Amino acid sequence: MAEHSLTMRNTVGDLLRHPIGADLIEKVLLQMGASSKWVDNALVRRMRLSTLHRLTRSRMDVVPSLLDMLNRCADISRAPSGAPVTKAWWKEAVVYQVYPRSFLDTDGDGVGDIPGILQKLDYLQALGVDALWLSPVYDSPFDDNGYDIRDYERIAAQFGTMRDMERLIEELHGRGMRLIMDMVLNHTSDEHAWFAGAVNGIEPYVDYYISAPYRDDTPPNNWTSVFGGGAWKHVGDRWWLHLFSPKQMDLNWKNGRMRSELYAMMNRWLDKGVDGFRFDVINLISKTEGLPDGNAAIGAMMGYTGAEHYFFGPELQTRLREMRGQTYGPRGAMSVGEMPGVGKRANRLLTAEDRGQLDMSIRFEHLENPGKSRFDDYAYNLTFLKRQVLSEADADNACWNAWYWENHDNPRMISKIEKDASLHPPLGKLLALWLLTLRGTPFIYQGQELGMVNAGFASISELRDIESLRMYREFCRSMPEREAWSKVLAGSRDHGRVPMPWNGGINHGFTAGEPWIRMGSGTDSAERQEADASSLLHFYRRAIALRKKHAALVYGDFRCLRGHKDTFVYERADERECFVVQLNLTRSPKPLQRVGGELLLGNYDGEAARLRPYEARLYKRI
Ligand code: TEU
Repeated sequence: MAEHSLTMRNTVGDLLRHPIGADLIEKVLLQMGASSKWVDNALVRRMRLSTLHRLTRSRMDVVPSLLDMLNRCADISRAPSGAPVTKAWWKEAVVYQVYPRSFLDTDGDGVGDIPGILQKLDYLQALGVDALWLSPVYDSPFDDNGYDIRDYERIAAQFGTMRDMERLIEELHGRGMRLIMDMVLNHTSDEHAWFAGAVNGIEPYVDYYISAPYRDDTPPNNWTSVFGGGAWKHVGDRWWLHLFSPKQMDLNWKNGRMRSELYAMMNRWLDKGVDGFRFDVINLISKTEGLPDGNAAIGAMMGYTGAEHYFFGPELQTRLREMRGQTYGPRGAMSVGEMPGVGKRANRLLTAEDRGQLDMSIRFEHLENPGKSRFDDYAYNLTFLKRQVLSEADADNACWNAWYWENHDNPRMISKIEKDASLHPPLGKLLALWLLTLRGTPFIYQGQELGMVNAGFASISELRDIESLRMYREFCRSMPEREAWSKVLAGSRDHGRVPMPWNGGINHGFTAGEPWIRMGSGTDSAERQEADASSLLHFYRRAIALRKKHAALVYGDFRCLRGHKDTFVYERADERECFVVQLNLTRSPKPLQRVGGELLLGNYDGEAARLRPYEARLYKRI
């Protein structure tokens, strides 16, 4: 857009007026652990970009790449909405993510399955969740646990049959619950029939993927894979792009025929009755024309090179609109897009109601403390999470957040925050109460309601995740093995992927066979917690029930009240009711606010003069 075109003659202030520019600056400052006040300074704002370039070039040569990136962004003007919040089932829902592989195995092959999910629907209904998001169950060679789809319209044999899937939809609907399918549309498995066609030069499939002719061993550009190593694979007479594993080939979203095939496939799933989609890395589908090299400094900061050419690509918004219009939009199904790298302002462009793209997004900024990455072994400080929640709180009414603390790509939150196991029970409850009293749809990851902690893996041979294994190899090239192991152990996605502990039996009731990955440690089973009214499981049920009962906890305004910096005190209120949440974000006692009202839920017995370690309270104002 011409009015946003930036040159070296523009100023830092102009950069900050560009939504994506402002997001990126915020991200860089966070990454450097620097205060955002830095850019509030009038002198800095007036500085020409050419001067900024001169000052930073030797250490971090990013300004020209940044300008190019921003000038490629289209459709970035957005008038503030201010419209009242519209109601929707997915705003009122509590979503529960099932990782089918690790949920419940009914046939003894050591891998969870759809009949296992069917067996636990009573459990899920009693918990009070409204919708299940199922990680991929499609036919797959399982290079990346199903995020490498071989056939979008077959169920993997290890998970069951299409009939099981149809039964799951029926049973859920019979209980007034809904099903959200995981759609991986940025890439397919290299074993997908389309890719077989493509490498054999069969039309129309060659153009279904992103490729370039093979001339010599120099790949078409310097992009690297998110999972480590190069992002190009040589097969036949061409190079093929894979932003993730070498078995996950990036689809070419510029090809209209390919897109129509994807949309038709999604419509067949909607015909089966699915109620929504979670779109895997959906913001990566559009890449810069010509696939230019990535900036080395940005690559070093991100851990992989090329991201500025695809995290908010030129055709992203057009494609999202088209997909919505041709698939789930007219049917009223919901959409939540997983969007790594997307910041607050870009998110508004992608999820505002009047822009006709996505309903909600799964973002990443709150997952790690400033300057830290998932592979750093550190204690996560919850005051940062408060900051993130506050920074989202002014999102306008036409954008609806999705909130989550855990998923299948992350270590367990309790372990990230606190090493002392005696503090885990109150901490698990604090995280529950916090998640379930925010404005935005809460996503609970399986096992979170049981307070599952990191798995305590003893060596690399116990890990299964392709990312962990590849990153370990990569780290070992530049550091001693011990150090590489401690990084992988800190960040491994396998912590979240060990099986559910159902009871005190063999393999905690997960499987009668050999589990595909070892069981977790420190396990407090669902059966035991069921029998204990003070357990985390019961606490989740109570918190969910309260959210359902009181519309103010869903749609009500959010207002932060003054309090100690290590506490978080906020109000949720509509015209009928007002609630106050009070959280101690640390392991040491903190001042209690006198808020008045009735205590509806708390994670300690009785009252005390101060907030105890990780104490959490929900009051209803009278
Ligand atoms: O994840 C995308 C993603 O960017 C990350 O969450 C990823 O797990 C990792 O942190 C990158 O360092 C999605 C899926 O959730 C993940 O399981 C898949 O492996 C990935 O896409 C590829 O499909």
